[in-house]
Amino acid sequence: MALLEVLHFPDKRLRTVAKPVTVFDEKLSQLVDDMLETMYQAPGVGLAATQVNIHQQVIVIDVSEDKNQSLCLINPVLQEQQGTETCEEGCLSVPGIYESVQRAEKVIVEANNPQGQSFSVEADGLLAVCIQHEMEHLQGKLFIDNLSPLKQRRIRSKLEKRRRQAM
Ligand code: K1U
Ligand code: ZN
Repeated sequence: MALLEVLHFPDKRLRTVAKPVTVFDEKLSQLVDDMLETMYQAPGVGLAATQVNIHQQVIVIDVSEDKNQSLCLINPVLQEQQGTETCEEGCLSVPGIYESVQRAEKVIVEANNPQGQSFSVEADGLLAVCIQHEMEHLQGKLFIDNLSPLKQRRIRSKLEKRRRQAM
């Protein structure tokens, strides 16, 4: 297993649209293991392959308290969504920024597991929020893109100021 480097906003590679996985092999299983290790170490509750500069449709998630219920979604497709809710989100690619985003309250997503078998997941609460957040990463989108232009400008200058102070 290996820790992977997580790209940080405003890195343009985060804007890449991921391609579907077509080969379900040992290399893919290794990527999933490395992504899980990276997510747990961060720590985070989710990670999309885009964030580690791999532009394939791969997501790992674990919203359990004991960090023992990992979920891997490959080629996820949103089948149904219901209701709306607003939840505070963070992102390992936008460190230290937490903002409220409106999302669907419940989602049904179909995906493949690392062996290529198809399955369906019905989610609400943090799992539903996390699935939607990670699926946006695969489209080259960040949660801050959902905020007002004013909030986005404030976040950008906050991060720039932080970067200058770190130099
Ligand atoms: O995609 C990512 O960058 C991971 C992100 C997922 C996420 C969190 C909250 C709402 C929506 C999506 C994170 O995991 S940020 C870190 C975080 O929120 C967290 C870290 C440790 C324990 C619990 C939460
Ligand atoms: Zn994120």
